[in-house]
Amino acid sequence: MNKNFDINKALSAFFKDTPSYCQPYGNGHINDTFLVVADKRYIMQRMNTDIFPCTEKLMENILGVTEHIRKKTAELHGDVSRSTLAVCPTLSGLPFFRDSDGNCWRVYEFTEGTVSLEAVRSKEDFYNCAEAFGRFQQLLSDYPAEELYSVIPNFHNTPVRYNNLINAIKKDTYGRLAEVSPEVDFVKARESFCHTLEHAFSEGTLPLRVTHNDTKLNNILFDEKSGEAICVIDLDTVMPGYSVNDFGDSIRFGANTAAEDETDLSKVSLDLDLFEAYAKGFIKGCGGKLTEKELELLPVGAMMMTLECGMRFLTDYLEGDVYFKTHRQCHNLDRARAQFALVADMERKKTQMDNIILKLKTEGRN
Ligand code: ADP
Ligand code: GN1
Ligand code: MG
Repeated sequence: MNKNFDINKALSAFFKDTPSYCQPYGNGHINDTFLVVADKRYIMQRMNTDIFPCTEKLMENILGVTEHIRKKTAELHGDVSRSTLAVCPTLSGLPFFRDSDGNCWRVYEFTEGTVSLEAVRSKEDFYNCAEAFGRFQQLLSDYPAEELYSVIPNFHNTPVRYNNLINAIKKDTYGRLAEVSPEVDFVKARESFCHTLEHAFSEGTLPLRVTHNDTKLNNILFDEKSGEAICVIDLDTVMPGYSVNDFGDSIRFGANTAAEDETDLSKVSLDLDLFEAYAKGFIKGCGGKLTEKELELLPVGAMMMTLECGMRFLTDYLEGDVYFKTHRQCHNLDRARAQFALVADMERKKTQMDNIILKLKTEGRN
């Protein structure tokens, strides 16, 4: 992304009077996020146009989805004001601002009285987060999927991600391959597993739904008093996808006993209690809409998203750290190693994950 930007130019496109405060905010890996204080608080983002080149289409998706969620929430008598992101237009009424250097900016209302979390504080938090992501999927179950522009084609197509890694390995542009051969072997030994969900889809047993596709814990806002998960944010990747991947990406990030970039791999493992809490909340949030096959594949979704994310981090490491923001040397490699350690632990605990899902299914029937 263009390194040069003039934030004052962007501010003056959205605010008549110069805001009193504007500083970097949050821990996202993709966009540049700022907290702005003007008449009230706002979130301003410099969107990552390398990753999302079709800014108009991206913002159309977000406007469509947020409008739909607000409407459905009102029908269900929920709190519409904090139910979803609220896009603030530019002074000339546009959903985003493109500056003369090609940077694209958008502003959201700051969702007051909320916090986002970088790690799970309690089982209840994680249960609430699951219910919110499940509910999100349910609210969008009647959204016209054909109206959604595919902002990143094949975003969670794991075989495609596998091939991208193989191409990066072949090129080895930065001469980093020699130090990652155990990781490359780890992925290659799981090539056939990568096809599991695509195979189920092509057989017609796994439905395509409107999904969030980036269900990390810090993409949920919790009410700071009640702890309730009230707003699903980071809607850039809302596209047709598999429910089990939305489930899986949350498990990858939130049910890991260590951070996503932990370097002491002995700390990395799957917390089965958190897995169970999330599964319970997600199934409830989806409102009984998940099919038998989807329920059965939830543990596979967890393994798939963790393996895929590890492959994406490793690919980015080999390609010179051009996609994910990094904050130290070898950051993407550390992240990839932590993901693979988590996959290995999930494989050891696969039967236990399956049994938890079976138990929840039986409880749900009684
Ligand atoms: P990225 O795509 O880079 O992850 P996000 O849209 O997730 O960017 O925003 C980064 C962080 O900013 C979030 O994790 C959250 O802490 C905060 N944030 C984003 N939108 C809002 C909002 N409307 N209200 C309050 N905090 C927000
Ligand atoms: C990115 O934007 P953020 O930080 O919520 C990425 C996800 C990865 C995640 C890994 C658009 O999510 O796909 O799972 O990093 N988002 C995009 O932490 O690529
Ligand atoms: Mg985010």
